Amino acid sequence: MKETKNLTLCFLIDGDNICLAMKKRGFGANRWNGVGGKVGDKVNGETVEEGLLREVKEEIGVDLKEYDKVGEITFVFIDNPDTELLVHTFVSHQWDGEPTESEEMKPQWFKIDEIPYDDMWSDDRCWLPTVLEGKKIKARFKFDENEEPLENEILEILEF
Ligand code: 8OG
Repeated sequence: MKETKNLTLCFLIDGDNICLAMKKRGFGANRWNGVGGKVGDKVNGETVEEGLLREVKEEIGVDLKEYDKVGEITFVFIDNPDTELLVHTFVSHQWDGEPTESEEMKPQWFKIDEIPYDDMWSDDRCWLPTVLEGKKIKARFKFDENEEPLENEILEILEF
């Protein structure tokens, strides 16, 4: 039986700028990314949106005031074929507080046309530009045992 793990991922957008955060430890360490994490990781029965708000607050100290779901992205790892990661992806234009470093993440603002794709998950350059054009996507990516991409595909561009 395949198990699906739900995760969240959120990008703060301010005009032409995007907030990325350097993951300091654990899965995806030393890459720039949005913020988020596993749903229900610390709270049983947590919804996706509750998990999103909790992780953003924990990782960069910000309270989201508004957010839009822009993607459902599935990740499969060839050395763990029974588990799929389903990443519920959001953008936010309104929040309270300034993004602040935590033990897990170091946030930094980038110009949207200077996103450091070379230092991010390799699939991001396939789908993040589409999301930043304002489109909503469903996508699926497969990685080999070295986290190198085997299959990259956007399945649909859609409305949620
Ligand atoms: O709880 P933890 O920090 O380990 O959660 C992993 C975070 O990384 C979560 O926000 C989802 C996100 N994530 C993946 N895979 C990928 C990916 O390929 N690209 C991006 N941009 N984020 C990813 O789990």
